[in-house]
Amino acid sequence: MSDQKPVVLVPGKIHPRVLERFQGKVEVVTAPVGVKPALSAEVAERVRAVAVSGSVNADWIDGLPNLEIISNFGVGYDGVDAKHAAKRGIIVTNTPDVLNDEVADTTIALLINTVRRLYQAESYLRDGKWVKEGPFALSPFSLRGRKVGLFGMGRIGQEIAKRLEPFKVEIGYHTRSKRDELSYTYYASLKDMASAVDILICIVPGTPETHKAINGEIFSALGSNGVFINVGRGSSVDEDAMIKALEDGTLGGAGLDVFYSEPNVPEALLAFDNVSLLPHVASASVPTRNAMADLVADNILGWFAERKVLTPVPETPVKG
Ligand code: NAP
Ligand code: 8YV
Repeated sequence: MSDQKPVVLVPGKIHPRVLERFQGKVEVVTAPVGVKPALSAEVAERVRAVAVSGSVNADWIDGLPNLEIISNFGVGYDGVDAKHAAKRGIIVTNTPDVLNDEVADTTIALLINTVRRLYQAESYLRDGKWVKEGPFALSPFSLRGRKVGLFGMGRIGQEIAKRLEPFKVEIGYHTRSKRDELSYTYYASLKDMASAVDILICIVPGTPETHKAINGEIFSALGSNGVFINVGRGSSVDEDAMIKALEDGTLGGAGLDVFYSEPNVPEALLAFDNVSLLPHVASASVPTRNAMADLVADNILGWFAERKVLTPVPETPVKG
């Protein structure tokens, strides 16, 4: 008798807890990451779900004729062609909300680390320089008297804003739609916000509209006392323009968790001591990643058990 368990394809690597949750419930097939699924026609036909932390483009989707659901590990699903999936009637799910607090906490830490140069201060101590050379240099910047603008005020943006309130900074935001329930200053244009604030935090999704939206013009508007923090997507930033602005002093500093071509970080960024760099770790704690992994598994298992998914993305045709 043939195995009746639904087949789930996992391209590349995924959090091990996703695979643990699948044990005994579905059959897992793995495939190397590539432009198209490297599977036999017989296996491709049996695949009904994809669990992914990475990319699923239109060629992948079209290579799987009986695909029903793509469950993305991460709230940002810019790696998945959700519009193409929707055309084929395929559900796409992501992992919203369970990571809001972790990402917002990390954003505040990255902001303070960048402004007060805490990483450099700790390295100074560890290198024995406190003893040999005396106190560490005063940080040129401070959060005191600062105005902060958030590019993005969704689930995570709102948690960042709430955490900023006790720091006694002025808070504004730019999004396409004003949120009347929020008391923060709304800016209809990103450039106007960048001119009005001196700290810019990016927490928008990576989309064609946000692609390189933060460019030389925005860095000039932010100014030489300006600090740029990115926890959204690297694709929202013109990295060459950012490096130029840091080199010529147009921009005061930057704290970056995400990059245009991860895991590759431009060599030039490593040289700045007014830049703080993290390897995309905003959600990277064991409890938060476990919660994300559970959601990835629950979306697929719920679909097969009850034709219900927990967190479909907006492009997905309503199902279940
Ligand atoms: P969300 O709830 O969907 O919020 C997205 C926000 O961005 C909304 O306020 C939306 O407002 C705004 N936005 C979208 N497109 C825009 C545009 N073209 N111009 C201006 N504003 C725009 O998403 P979320 O859960 O907060 O997550 C946001 C993103 O953070 C994710 O998509 C992901 O890329 C990133 N992220 C990164 C990490 C990390 O590890 N560094 C972790 C989690 C998330 P309007 O629709 O009104 O414009
Ligand atoms: C994850 C993220 O690290 O949720 C997101 O959008 O960027 C992060 O939480 C990433 O998706 C997993 O690789």
